[in-house]
Amino acid sequence: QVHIVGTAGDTLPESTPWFPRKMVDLDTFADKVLEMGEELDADHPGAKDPVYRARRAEITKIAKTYKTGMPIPHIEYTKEENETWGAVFNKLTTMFPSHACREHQYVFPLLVQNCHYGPEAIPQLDSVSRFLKDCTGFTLRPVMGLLTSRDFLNGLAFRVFHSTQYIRHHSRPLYTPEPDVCHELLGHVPLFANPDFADFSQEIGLASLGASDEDIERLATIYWFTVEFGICRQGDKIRAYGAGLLSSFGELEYCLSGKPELRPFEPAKVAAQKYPITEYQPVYFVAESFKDAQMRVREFATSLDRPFSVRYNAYTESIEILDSK
Ligand code: HBI
Ligand code: FE
Repeated sequence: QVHIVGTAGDTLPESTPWFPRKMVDLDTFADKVLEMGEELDADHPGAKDPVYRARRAEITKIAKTYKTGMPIPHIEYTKEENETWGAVFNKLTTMFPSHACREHQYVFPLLVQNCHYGPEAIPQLDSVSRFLKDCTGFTLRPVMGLLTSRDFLNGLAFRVFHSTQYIRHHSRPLYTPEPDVCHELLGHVPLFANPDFADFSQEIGLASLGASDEDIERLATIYWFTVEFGICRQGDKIRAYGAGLLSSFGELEYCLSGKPELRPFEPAKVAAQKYPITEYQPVYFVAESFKDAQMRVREFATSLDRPFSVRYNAYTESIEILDSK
């Protein structure tokens, strides 16, 4: 028997971690970024460049003050920033025809047509967000840097993807130790325009709402091996769909080279897999399709330790609690 708990949330066990119930609740995430967000790590290529740091602060101010429903403010990118983007764009687009999954390849020309994707200038998040909304209902929210896994995954439950708006340091165009606008726009965005991938991503997000810290860790690991470093079978070929791969020239080549170990995508096993964050992955998991992966994650989510389930009401942009007994 299933009944929907009212908005007060008072029947949730007291130990349930806070989670966003309405889209506007995402406004509370803006300030909570991890180390590399506001203050750059010492080994970051831009750490000792005061001009770069000032520029980052200028751009992240938008994310700090952004509120649900606002258009995302445009940024007048500098010539240097656009050139960095152009270097990344030109390098990666040579690889996409042979290495990117068919969903990525299908959407890319639409982004060129609709959102001014090209080597000349960094596309504006607002235009991209409106395009995604038309495709799958996903929207972008500007973010200052890395969010906690919990906050970041919770956003996906609302079909919201938190996106950085700044670009990597110009001294190393093909390297970044953190997400930047190249990673978001070339890696993530094309996939969020695909309905099955959108459903898959939201499924991880829904499972994360009110989850225990241990379960958040498991879901973050699943996110890592799919949305960031996932590969999939397409006919008799293996192709990349993870944004961490699609935005890294070196690893995109490596992951399909036959060198790393490939295993089937089984969420319970994936969730327990350790992974390095600064080197190429020693193991990748192969999804049969986004639909199949979504069903497996849904099944996995029922094994998590949470005494209620949730669903997203797209009309009210809010989470309904299903108290199933
Ligand atoms: N925060 N802004 C931002 N972007 C990400 O891609 C991101 C994040 N926080 C955590 C995270 N990714 C993942 O590595 C998982 O922990 C969910
Ligand atoms: Fe990412």
